[in-house]
Amino acid sequence: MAKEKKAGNAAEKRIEGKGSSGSNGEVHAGNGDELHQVSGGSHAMLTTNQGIPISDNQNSLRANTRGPTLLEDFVLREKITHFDHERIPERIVHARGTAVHGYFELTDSLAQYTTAKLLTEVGEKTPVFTRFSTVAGGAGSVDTPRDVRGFAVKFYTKEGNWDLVGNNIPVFFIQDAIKFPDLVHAVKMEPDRGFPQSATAHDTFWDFISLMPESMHMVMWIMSDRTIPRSLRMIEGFGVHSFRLINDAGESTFVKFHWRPKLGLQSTIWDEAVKIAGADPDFHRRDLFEAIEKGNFPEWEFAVQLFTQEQSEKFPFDHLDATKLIPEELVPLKVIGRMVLDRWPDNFFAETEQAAYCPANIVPGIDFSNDPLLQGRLFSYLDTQLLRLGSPNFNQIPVNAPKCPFANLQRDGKMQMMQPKGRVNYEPNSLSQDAPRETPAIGFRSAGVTENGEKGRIRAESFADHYSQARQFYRSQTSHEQAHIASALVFELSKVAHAHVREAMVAHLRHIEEDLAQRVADGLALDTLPNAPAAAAPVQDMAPSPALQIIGKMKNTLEGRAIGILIADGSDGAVIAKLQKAATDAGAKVKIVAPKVGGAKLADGSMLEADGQLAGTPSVMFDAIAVILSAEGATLLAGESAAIEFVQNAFGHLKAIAFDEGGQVLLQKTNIEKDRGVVDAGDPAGFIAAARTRQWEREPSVRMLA
Ligand code: HDE
Repeated sequence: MAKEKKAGNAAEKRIEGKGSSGSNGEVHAGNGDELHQVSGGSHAMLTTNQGIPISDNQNSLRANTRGPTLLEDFVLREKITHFDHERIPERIVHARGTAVHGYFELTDSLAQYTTAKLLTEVGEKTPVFTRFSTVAGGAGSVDTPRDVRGFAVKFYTKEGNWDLVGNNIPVFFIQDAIKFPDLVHAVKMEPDRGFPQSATAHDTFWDFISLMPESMHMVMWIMSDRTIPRSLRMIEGFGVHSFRLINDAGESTFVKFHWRPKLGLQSTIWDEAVKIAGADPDFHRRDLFEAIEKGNFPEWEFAVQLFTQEQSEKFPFDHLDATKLIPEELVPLKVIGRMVLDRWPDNFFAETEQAAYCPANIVPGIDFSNDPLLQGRLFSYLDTQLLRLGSPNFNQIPVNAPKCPFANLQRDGKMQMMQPKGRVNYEPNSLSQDAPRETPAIGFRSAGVTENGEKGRIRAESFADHYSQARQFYRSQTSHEQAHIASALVFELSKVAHAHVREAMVAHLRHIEEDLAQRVADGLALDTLPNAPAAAAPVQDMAPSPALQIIGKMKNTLEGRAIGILIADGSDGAVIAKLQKAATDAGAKVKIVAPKVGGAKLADGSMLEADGQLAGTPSVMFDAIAVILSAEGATLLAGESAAIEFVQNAFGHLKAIAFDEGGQVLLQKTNIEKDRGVVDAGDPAGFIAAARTRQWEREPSVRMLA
């Protein structure tokens, strides 16, 4: 009977075109032999969640060949029910992210300042799980919107988990946690229309910001190219708030935490970021994945700024205010270790999606400061995890569980995975010799800080200066970066329909830098500059801090960068090989782009396989390009807009371009004006030198910046 049914399935199979190997690796008789299932091997037996072997994973149980499906089909019902429950709520912010395992290695001990073992045991490698994210977009949004990047590190230390949940920007929008829901509501999709996704360029965001002078410093950062990074491997990370370190004498020192990428900083051009979003929505995720697959493990230095209460009292700002940073010139960075990310998770959902970061996860020897934003975060994250992961036992999920022993008397709850033994689930008790007890000598202790004053909903006077560091940031930038900030403001405010909001923003800019306000006003076609609002505190002129630039921190290297070589039938293999070698020797990843993915037939008759097909591999994927074509190849591609854009965009995005004689024909077709960054392919060294940087001086010739 069963055999007959299978035979029937085989006949219908041809129409439905589905099948799979059986549990023993053999293909089911009825599944058709056009399928390429792996046979042989030692496949595990496919079973239900109750362990019942499944005989057929292609067909549900029917009353007859073409009859209704039977409710008794527990295999179908279990599978579909589980599927229906596959999603958990996405993170309300930082929903889109990607994470990698790795380790933190201490190179310099902070024993003078802290008892935390991970900061005192030099050479010790502490496992970490690091998640990078965007803030505003949903989990399915793209990787390259203009947005802050989350930089969250879970250290699985010997003394418990420490989560340093930071961003790639050292300051934040608001001074008090109570404003966070308003900020996030304003930036997310507008509630009536459900758009825009993952963008600050809309009315509600700028309306809110224009009424929040404390956001102006952060606004300078988000309008800078920091929010359009080239790669997650090329971003800095910051703990943002001040924390405390506590030593064995119980003395506490303030600390700010910094991550500095080994590859240096690099960002994209705004137009490039927009185009990448279409060409590869997973651009950053893929870049990280490919680097790790190839063994090019991303690495960051870990640095601290240490300062005392007395020092902090002399700062011209309040370090407890998260809209302020401590310039490196005021308190230098001390590098104490490095983080290497070297292992991609096995399963995105189990690890990355279920990872539960929480700034309140802290180890003995580290403590919180009174930053009111941090204080609010200490509550929020645990609450969020309970909603997302659905049970107070989320700490038992492997990615969240400490790697050191842990024990307490918390019990039960949904999804309890542990099976504690014995009668004792309370403390103190006299019935058990081995129930966990507190350890006053090494257990977590808070800094012994005296607090006094009057209770109230009060903002400290020392939080009143909203413009000085915004001015310092703007003045610290190179002229290219200043132009990008002004242009980003023009772009964003041009998407704001309410003229009074645009004007209110320009009015704030007058406190930051009159010239910036004028540039933005011009870009918005505002006839007169609106009056600046009253400032709550006088604006100070702080010394410029070059450490705040990106261009100043870009490394003159091709390490971690990619070069695309456009070829077609008839291209010169020798020229390609020379460029390939020079680029690879310089540390770049080289990809061949051709009209067909199978490759192109070179002048010598050999085939060169392509890494990408032209239409799907635009030049925004690369840091520099080469165009190596035969005369016929060039003529052919001169009629292909993807080829024209390949060159035009590379030029517009300030990239180096190498060309040979055929390539030159295509270049002519694009009407680009050759400059120092457009190099003869016969000079690979010249090309590599140009490819190491962007051609900043070209920019005024390709776009009207504000
Ligand atoms: Fe978060 N933030 N945040 N945040 N945040 C979350 O926790 C929150 C803030 C940051 O990769 C949520 O698990 C409040 C500053 C990162 O999983 C939530 C306030 C900084 C991540 C939450 C802030 C951050 C989050 C949402 C104001 C930089 C992603 C999902 C008081 C220092 C972590 C979740 C990951 C995630 C609350 C402000 C960084 C809702 C209330 C400042 C990197 O709990």
